[in-house]
Amino acid sequence: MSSQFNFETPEERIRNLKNSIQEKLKFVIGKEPALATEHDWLNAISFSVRDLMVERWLRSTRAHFSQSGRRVSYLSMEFLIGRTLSNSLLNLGIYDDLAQALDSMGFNLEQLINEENDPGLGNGGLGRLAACFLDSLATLGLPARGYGIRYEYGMFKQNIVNGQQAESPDNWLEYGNAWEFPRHDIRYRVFFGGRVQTEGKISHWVETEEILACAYDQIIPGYDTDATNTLRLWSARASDEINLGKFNQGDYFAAVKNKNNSENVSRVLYPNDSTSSGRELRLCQEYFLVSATLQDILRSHWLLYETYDNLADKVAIHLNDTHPVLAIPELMRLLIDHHNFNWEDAWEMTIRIFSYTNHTLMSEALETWPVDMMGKILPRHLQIIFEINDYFLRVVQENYPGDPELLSRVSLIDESNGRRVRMAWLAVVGSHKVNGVSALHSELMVQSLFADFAKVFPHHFCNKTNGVTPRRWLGLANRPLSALLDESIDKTWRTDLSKLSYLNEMVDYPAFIDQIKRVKLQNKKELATYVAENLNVILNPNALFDVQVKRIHEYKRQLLNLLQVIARYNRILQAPDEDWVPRAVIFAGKAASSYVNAKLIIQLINDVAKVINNDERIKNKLKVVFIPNYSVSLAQLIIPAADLSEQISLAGTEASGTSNMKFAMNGALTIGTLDGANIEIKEHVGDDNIFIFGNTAEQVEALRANGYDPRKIYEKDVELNQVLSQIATGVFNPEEPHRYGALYDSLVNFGDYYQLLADYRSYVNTQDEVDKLYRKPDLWARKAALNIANMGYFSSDRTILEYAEEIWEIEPTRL
Ligand code: NBG
Repeated sequence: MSSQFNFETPEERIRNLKNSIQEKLKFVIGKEPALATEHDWLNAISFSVRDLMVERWLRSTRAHFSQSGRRVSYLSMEFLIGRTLSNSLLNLGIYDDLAQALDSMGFNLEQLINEENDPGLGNGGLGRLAACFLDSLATLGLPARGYGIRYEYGMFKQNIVNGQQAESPDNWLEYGNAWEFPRHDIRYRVFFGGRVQTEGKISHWVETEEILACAYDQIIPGYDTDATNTLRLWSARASDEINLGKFNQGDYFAAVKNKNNSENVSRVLYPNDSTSSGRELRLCQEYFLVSATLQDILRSHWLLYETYDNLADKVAIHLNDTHPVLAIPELMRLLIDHHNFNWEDAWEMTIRIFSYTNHTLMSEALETWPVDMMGKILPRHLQIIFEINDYFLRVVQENYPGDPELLSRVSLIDESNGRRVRMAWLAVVGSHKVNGVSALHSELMVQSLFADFAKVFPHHFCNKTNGVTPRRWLGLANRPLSALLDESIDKTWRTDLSKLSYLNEMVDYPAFIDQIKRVKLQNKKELATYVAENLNVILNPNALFDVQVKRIHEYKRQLLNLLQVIARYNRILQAPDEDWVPRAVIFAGKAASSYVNAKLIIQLINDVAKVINNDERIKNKLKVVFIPNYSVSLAQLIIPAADLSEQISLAGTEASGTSNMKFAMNGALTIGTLDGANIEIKEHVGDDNIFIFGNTAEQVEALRANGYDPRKIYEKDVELNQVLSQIATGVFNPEEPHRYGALYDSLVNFGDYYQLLADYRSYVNTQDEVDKLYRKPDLWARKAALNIANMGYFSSDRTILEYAEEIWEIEPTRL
């Protein structure tokens, strides 16, 4: 419990909360209780809870700025923070008090919590990681600020219509946002277009267009501490509100058109996960974030020190993937063109300030921008990028003379493919540290993508294995398990997750194992209720809940899972009276709207589900559900209910994964490949408590190099052959039998790029092992408990401490 409330008795606290909510309804919302909607009440409650955070927020912010330590700014195009009310209650320690206060007013807290729109300002793992990091930074009292974009529309809403994904806009701000503070005084001009005019050595960027960036701040409270941080999101405004000339001519619509165009910059999040969209508006968004943020950082630095000479001592800027990498030439531009630094000094400072995380090795995700496009939108930056390139290539040339191939490989400009700026290269050259997100990924990163750079800058590269915040992913998502942990350990696991290891001593007590089983069953019942109410499918809570939730992507291999489901269905049909382990196979996840195969996979899952769920011959031994509109909130419901966590990407493709951590922490066993963080999870939970199958990253490469022929496997494996033929001939969709021809071809005829068939047999055999173990509920629960006990390492607090010490060189603020 934080200091602010220590003086109140619980009764006083509850009474004060009630009074505050009633006041907010009246004076902030302006409504009578009798006329207030649920959203009005939710807003009134949110304002009351927010009030309890403001003082410590102001105090923390003051402390961060008054102590002359280094601070980090975390730049990310995505922050998938999830709902705020429940998280604030947890961090303030007033969850139960508010529940009681509301109860006495005739409301149910859980129900109101679920009314909050879940801000979908991110695609998947990358955005959610940023949110976990903010939580850890605040909880650890580290001086940090998140910077992002306040998209008016977040990730699209996914509906399933006739089995297919249908997208609709996510108007998450429709009822207002009680958590944000609009900063009418913090706005910056962001320039685009124009041309560069040179006078001697001085460059001027002229004839530009401009947009205003307006700040909206959200409090990020730490857990059980007065420390809080800020997430600052930028919203675009037109700088000339309306075109007066046109307005005076009576053409009102033309007059506001310009305004609407410029505000498009923060209108909508690009819904691509692990792929680059390469569109002009996206480039504008990236620059918009970067320009506003750097102006903000420089302004607050100047207010404190009235010099920029010490900038690199005081400022660390972290680039979450390449999306904000324009910050590097932007800082150079500001230092050189506006603050009179010479090129070399500016460059040295820039490198000391920046660090960069790479989140994927897949080539389709690597951002490159056509030189022409960048020259049109950001001519001065393009010029600076060329200068950086010249400087860097000179250094390489001096150190590795006579290797023109090397020079063209490391050049920031790709000359082979039109002319394009390689943003990942720019990030590496302009940062003092570059990290990957799991041990395997970091190793592959220096062996493949950045191999040349690892030679040139051997000390730049490091690993920071991802983590997740135990506050949201255990404390909020799994209240039954949290209560059991409080009882079995004490409450401190929330800030020191290594305490979970105490459970290693308890797994031999049958009473403890019974509790683990009880908690899981309770969570499964809750999910089953949701599925029954929303999808009209009845799941047996005693069935094995087998879950794969994540973005739909071929490399994540949801289709491999589905092949196995169909094979299982065929087996049950052949011997319906055998003693099958009942399974509920649960999928969720969005497909990028332009990703045809991913959308087909969703449709196939739904087609298969319809047939299986309605086939009485299999006597409910198998159910398949696709839960629409996956989100942080749904993850909080689904993950604690899982028995089995599917982490089955092709080895070498999933940089880390983070849901794998959330599942294991919540007592699911993993079935997975030796990919991303799965490998480290295996090391922590022990080989006997995880199901590993399939080829290693090395074997995958070898297979690719030596000529992989999926057709051979297809012809040899009878069971697999049957499954693929069923898909090809439309057994699950007789109304349009060729619907999945493209999926079938991609596997059998077009090379099976993600090697599903190569891993198929090993996967199915491992699934048989899963069934065998599930028949021994005590043994299963013991292994689940061992998973929970040994996941302490995967707290984002551990990750963030490593970043703080080894990359950012920042220390906690004293409050
Ligand atoms: C994703 C990876 C995940 C990883 C998250 C967070 C991108 C570009 N990368 O494996 O695919 O867990 O980043 O690091 O979204």
